[in-house]
Amino acid sequence: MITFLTYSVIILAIVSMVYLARIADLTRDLKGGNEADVPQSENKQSALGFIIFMVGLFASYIWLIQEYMPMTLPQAASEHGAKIDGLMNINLIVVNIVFVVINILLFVFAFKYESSKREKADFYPHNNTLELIWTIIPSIFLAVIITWGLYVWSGIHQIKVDSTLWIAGLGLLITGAAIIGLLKNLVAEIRVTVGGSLMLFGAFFCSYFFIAKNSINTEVSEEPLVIELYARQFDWTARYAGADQKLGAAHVRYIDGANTVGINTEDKAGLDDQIVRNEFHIPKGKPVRFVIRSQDVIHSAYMPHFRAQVNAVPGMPTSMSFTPTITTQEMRADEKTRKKYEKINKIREKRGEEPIEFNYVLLCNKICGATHYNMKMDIVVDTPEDYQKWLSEQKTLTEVLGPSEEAQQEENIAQL
Ligand SMILES: [Cu+2]
Repeated sequence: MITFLTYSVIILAIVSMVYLARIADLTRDLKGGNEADVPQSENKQSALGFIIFMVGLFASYIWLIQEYMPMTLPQAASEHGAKIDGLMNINLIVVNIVFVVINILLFVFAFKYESSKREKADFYPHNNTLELIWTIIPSIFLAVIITWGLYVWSGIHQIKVDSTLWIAGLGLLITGAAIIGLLKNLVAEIRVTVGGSLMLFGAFFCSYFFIAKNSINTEVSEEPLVIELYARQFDWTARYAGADQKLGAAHVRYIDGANTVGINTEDKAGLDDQIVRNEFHIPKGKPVRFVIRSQDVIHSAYMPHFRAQVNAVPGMPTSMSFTPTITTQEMRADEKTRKKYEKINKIREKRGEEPIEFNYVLLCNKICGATHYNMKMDIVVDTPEDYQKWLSEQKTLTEVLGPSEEAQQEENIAQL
């Protein structure tokens, strides 16, 4: 009720201010005044209004930061996550500095240079130095951010770099230079625009090639653990590769009863696969490679705490890898997480709901249908010992389905 009243008061205040301004305009019209003849006192009020607005804007900006920053994700729980956070932080710092400086200049200038009858505005249409400065500085910032982003991205995805990129880049650089330097009979503007653009693209391809090639960690210390995440409307299923560390072949047409992810039972590699629902475990400090499939529509495997996300596309397995660095227990003990959950549980208590604990989650981040919001699976990061213990308790496909008819017959013959 109080919230409703507060909003009503704010809306009424805005409406009355609009009407007051309208009345002032009408009064001026009735007196036969010119619309451009604004009294000095009104100019002073408007100028002061800008400063009041600026103070209000920054006050709400600071309030929003301190109110909602504690709600953001805790520290990254994967090796590459720290790099993504570093990139995100530098972007936020630059954006915030620009936001503060630009807004201070905007409002302070509007206040300082209020309209006055004594002064006449200067007509100042062009300044090359100024244009160069406001083009070059943002370009340098953008180039640094994009290059850094490419470096992090190619390091995470372990992409194979095609050397044709390097050749294409060199080709574009040479063609651009030739257009600028040799084709003197072309109009100067065309030479600079076309040649300059080609050189820019060439420089981009070449630097991308170098960045991608040098950021890849070619020394893979150990074979990653392979886990399949199977998406369908509206839940997730995880599949572990079993003792042979090889996921058996699977297709939607093999889905039958307990074989919920469609493993081909003819493929021996699939018989020891373990199908897990509700929650899945991963070991701390071991690289994990996820193979992601979808049964129906496009979903998106999103694990925010590990700063990882990739689409789940029907008919086209996708993959991503990361190394978890913090166990579930360690994250629950983290100061920021503890405070956040204390806050959540206070709200739940008021509503008469049971308290909850922190859990890593796998979510669907693609609006895939009516109960998309419910498409969630908990992730538990264990110590390697606890993980092995948990894994040994999971049933293999053969244990779930029972022995095949063939195997049953073989056993019967053996018994005879
Ligand atoms: Cu989905």
